[in-house]
Amino acid sequence: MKTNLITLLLACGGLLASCQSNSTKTEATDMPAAAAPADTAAATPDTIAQVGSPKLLHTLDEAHNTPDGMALAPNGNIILSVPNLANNSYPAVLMEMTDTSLIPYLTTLPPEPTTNKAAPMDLAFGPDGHLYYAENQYENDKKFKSRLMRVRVENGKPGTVETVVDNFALANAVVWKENKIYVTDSQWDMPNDDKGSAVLVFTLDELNKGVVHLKPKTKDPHVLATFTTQVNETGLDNGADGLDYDSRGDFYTGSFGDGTFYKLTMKPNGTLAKKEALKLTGDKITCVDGLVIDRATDKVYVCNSRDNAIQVINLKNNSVTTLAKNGDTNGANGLLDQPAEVLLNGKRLYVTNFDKPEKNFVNTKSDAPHTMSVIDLK
Ligand SMILES: [Ca+2]
Ligand SMILES: [Ca+2]
Ligand SMILES: [Ca+2]
Repeated sequence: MKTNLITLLLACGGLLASCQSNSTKTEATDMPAAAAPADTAAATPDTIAQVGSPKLLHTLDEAHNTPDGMALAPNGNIILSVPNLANNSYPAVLMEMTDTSLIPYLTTLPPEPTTNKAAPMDLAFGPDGHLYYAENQYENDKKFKSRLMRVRVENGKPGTVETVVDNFALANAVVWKENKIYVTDSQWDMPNDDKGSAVLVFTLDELNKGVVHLKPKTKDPHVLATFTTQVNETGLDNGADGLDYDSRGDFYTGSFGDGTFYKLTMKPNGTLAKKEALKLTGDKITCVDGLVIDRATDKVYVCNSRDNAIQVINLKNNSVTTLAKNGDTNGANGLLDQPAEVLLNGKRLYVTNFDKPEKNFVNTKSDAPHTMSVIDLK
């Protein structure tokens, strides 16, 4: 990591600002994806026009092969989860990131006892100052082995890690709103629906009373809403994925498998008033992975993992535009390599590139380098 950073700094004349303006020029003149040099070569000729100009922020080595979730820490740094699902011979870890550094944060995540793996996905700091992360054990075991975990943070340092909820199938995104944590389970199947998914909700008080054991394949009392994936040519039945809420406190999620974007309108007492699939206009969203809502503008930034794109939904008129998009790449130049999660800090949009392809995805190969990109919004 240090080597990569030094290389980056040298290449940029030591100044991140000058690096950004240089790389913008480079990409505009001689880096269209179709003419990429041999080391970024795609398996097939790439005819997808590039939209936008994401910049390379960090490269990671093979021991950190699948960056996923991000959380803004109280000190302004970003905590990054690295579940290593593309090559899980390396243990999953959490890292701490700034624009110029990327160092280990917690490398002793407790493995789930039957899969012997930890699998941190999205994460968020709670109102208690502790860090909560969702697990995706689904790739290791489909029998509801995933958990919601709490990292106890004392004086800014991570300490004990404990289970607060178990028996998820594929816990994925997490978001805190006041004293409640909302979690998507992308594979919350029901007895009559093997393409199910759900948003679940837990209060901090409840999590402090002992481990919550979910009841799989039921409308557990923690289930706020359920969804059914319409399986398409990707063959994926994964449903509700990214999750966030708007300036009015209504929640939004989307389906990884079919790209449907859902609004959960909330009553003032925190119960669900209405669940609807929003009719969107403009660019088509084929897949919803991680998302973040800028509550100052009520714009949703969506990772379209399938199309190597970041798309923007304007909640004022439900129109979709594409902020960045490119063809198959290894990500070396900062181009999107199957974006999984976004975090907005000021006007800077941080993007993790999951780079673990599924059938009929633009990305065809999990390849070095493993990368983080940034897009500076206007
Ligand atoms: Ca399923
Ligand atoms: Ca890559
Ligand atoms: Ca790739």
